[in-house]
Amino acid sequence: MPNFLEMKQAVVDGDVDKARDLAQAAVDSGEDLLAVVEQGFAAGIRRVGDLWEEGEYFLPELVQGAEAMKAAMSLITPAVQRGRAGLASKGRVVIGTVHGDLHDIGKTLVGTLLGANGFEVHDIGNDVPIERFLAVARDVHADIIAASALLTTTMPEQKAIVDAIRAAGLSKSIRVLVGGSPTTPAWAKEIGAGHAENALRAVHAAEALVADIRR
Ligand code: B12
Repeated sequence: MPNFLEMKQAVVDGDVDKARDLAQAAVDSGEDLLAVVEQGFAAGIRRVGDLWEEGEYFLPELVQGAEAMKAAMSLITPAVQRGRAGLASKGRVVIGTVHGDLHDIGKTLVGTLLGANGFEVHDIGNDVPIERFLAVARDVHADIIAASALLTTTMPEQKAIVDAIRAAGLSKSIRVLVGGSPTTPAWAKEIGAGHAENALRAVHAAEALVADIRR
């Protein structure tokens, strides 16, 4: 049984080495990596978020917590992908955080879960300009562009992606899925995109969008 509390605490403490060691141990011992992420490391970053909102943590602690989370994910994501190798793909997803936005933890989590659930995922990072979303989507013949925004000021980029796909005449073959804490189903509906509020729901939303394209 993995020690979820220790994983959570490593992120809360911003202890990069500890987070990495615990993630490596979980990978080596064949643990259920999705449980490790959700109940361990992601629980830690959510706690960091709460502490920041309560005024207990300041930017350095926030950054350090994010670093610890990312160190763990950098070992877990490839291991999840290896576990899926050779299985049929449910669809191709290009995922990134929109231009002007550096928050990438939630986006990475969504990408990992989509990968674990059978999607071929191309993660193009954070602060991604619209042109790059489109170029990679064309290159890999994506079914879905998944765009994350954590700032109210960067949400308009999600709309701009939907508009750019329409303008390029690609809206029949590519659907957009948006998410991130300030986004809502109403926002997604308004801009003509799919929406999910967390990584697990993103899997169902992606499945529904692909089914819609292939109908
Ligand atoms: C960690 C963090 C940071 C880190 C980011 C590190 C990194 N590499 O990601 C750092 C320190 C860099 C940072 C910087 C800033 N941040 Co910040 N940050 C956070 C914090 C505490 C946690 C975010 C997080 O990782 N949560 C954990 C993940 C797992 O959750 P999530 O991101 O919400 O993702 C889930 C869902 O939203 C969804 N999802 C996410 N993406 C997608 C995409 C798709 C397609 C789908 C379907 C679903 C989906 O699924 C995910 C998993 O369940 C939040 C507070 C909070 N409670 O959210 C503030 C917060 C987002 N930050 C905020 C602000 C203001 C900033 C700064 C402007 C601060 C500053 N003054 O410099 C800068 C902006 C920098 C920039 N240009 O982007 C505000 C945003 C306010 C707003 N609504 O606009 C928040 C809400 C804090 C607050 N209450 O004020 N931040």
